[in-house]
Amino acid sequence: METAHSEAIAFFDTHPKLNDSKSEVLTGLSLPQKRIPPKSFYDQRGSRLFERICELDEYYPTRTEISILESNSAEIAALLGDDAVLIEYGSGNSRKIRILLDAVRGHGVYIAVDISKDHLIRSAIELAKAYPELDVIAICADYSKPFSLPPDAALSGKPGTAFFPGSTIGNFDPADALAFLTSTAATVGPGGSMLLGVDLKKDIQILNAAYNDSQGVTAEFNLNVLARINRELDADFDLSAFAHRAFYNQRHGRIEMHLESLAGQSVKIDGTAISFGKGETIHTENSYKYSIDEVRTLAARAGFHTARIWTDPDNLFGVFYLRVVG
Ligand code: AVI
Repeated sequence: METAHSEAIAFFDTHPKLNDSKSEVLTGLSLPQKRIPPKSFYDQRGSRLFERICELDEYYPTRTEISILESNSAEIAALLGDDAVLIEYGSGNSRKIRILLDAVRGHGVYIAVDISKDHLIRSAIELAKAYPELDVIAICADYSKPFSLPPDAALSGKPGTAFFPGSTIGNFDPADALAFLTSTAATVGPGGSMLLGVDLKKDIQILNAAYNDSQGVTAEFNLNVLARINRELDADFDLSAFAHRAFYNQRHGRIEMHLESLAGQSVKIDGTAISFGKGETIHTENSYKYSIDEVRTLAARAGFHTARIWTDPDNLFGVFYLRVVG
């Protein structure tokens, strides 16, 4: 564990092991159903495209979750209590955590956990400046794998509340979602809790439109992964020879995103040839949608009791307040 302190924040680096992305991509592309892991989306351009997705008319999750948090901030603050210890997984856009911090009047402790070190430190420092009464701790770690809080950041007997908004839980396969929630229950400990944002099951047309927006931003976001592989892994994907496909898979309860090869073709990645048949796809992302009962069941299996659920009037999105059982 490496520790560093700026004036404004405490910083801990667990040095998350970045997988060998070249071998990961090559392995994924040699499977019968070719795949590229969704974490590959988020280079600088991909992160900017994702921010644009969040502003699209068709992409309802971001604005719906924000409106749920805003409308219920007083009740949420009362549940968090005075001097709350908030642990945010993935310190994306700070808009949502600011709603909670405003509601608790900027007091307490905020622990941000993210794999992307520079972005993490930058946003933690910004928050520390905006909320001078808040203790801000940044931890560089891969939260999709179990990790323990560094001793200095340990919750010192205070129950913590994990904050995992954005329905990022939907990008985990069910077994990984269960493992993540189980390890979060262990991190926040007895008396601890979690605020979890989840995209709910709904009319298929609304879902399909959210991932096939009319401006083509989601298509750009999906195709950008090939541009990234070209640049970082010395590959020669022709982006115009692949098309964005996204559809709701009812059996699995998930949106699937794919890149479809528009012709028979061969692509080289660092000298290794990968061939594609016309119509063959690379599976790039799953985005699972849950019913309220499915979230309750998943949470219970992970050791949480669902204490409160807030939704929007159309039941598009749910924010779940989960308490560690026992
Ligand atoms: C980050 N994640 C919750 C988004 C989702 O909706 O699954 C990623 C995304 N993919 C396409 N549009 C948005």
